[in-house]
Amino acid sequence: MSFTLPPLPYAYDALQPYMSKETLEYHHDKHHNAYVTTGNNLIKGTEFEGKSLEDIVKGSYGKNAPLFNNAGQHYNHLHFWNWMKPNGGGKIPGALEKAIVDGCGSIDKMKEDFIAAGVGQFGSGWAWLAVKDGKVTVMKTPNGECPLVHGATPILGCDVWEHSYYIDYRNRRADYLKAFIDHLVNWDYVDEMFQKTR
Ligand code: MN3
Repeated sequence: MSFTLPPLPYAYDALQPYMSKETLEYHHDKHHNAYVTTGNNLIKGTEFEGKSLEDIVKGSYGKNAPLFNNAGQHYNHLHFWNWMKPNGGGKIPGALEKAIVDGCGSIDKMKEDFIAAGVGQFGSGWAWLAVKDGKVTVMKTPNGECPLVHGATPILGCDVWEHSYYIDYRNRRADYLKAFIDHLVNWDYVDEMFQKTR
C-alpha cells in the first residue's frame, strides 16, 4: 500500500478566520504532500512495504528514522485535517466529555493543559489528547512522533510546527492553540477515534 494524499475534507477557505486559505494551501499541498512523496520513496524495498500505516509508524520508530519521520507525519496530518471543521469547537459528545473530565479534571483544565503542552513543546511537534491505560490524557511529542509510539492512542492532535501557524499567527503559538481548541476542533471525529479505544 503506498501513501496517498486525500483532498482536504472542506474548502481551503472554510476555516477562516482561524486558519487561512494560504496556510492550508501550503500545509496540505506542499508539506503534507512532501511527506507522502518522500515516504513512498523511502518505503520501497523495505520490510514495511504492504503494511498498514499504523504498523509502519510503530515498526519504523527507532529503526528507520527517515521513513518514520515521513510516515509519522503522514499519519498525523491525515487525522489533523479531520480533527478540524468549519464552526468547530462547541459541544463535546457526552461519553467523551465524561471521559475527558475523568482523565483531565474538567473541560477547562483539559483545554488549559492542551494549550500548555503545545506551547511547552520546544521546537516542532504536536500537542495531543490520547487514551493511555484507558484514561484520556494530554501529551506532547517532538517532530513527527505521535502517541502510538508511546503506548497510547491519539484521539486529537494539534500541529505546532511553525508551518501550521506562522502565516496567521506569526510567533503567537498560544493564540493559535486557543483558536484551535475553541473554534476548530471537530469533536465528532475525536469521538469516533475515542469510541474505537473502548
Ligand atoms: Mn504540519
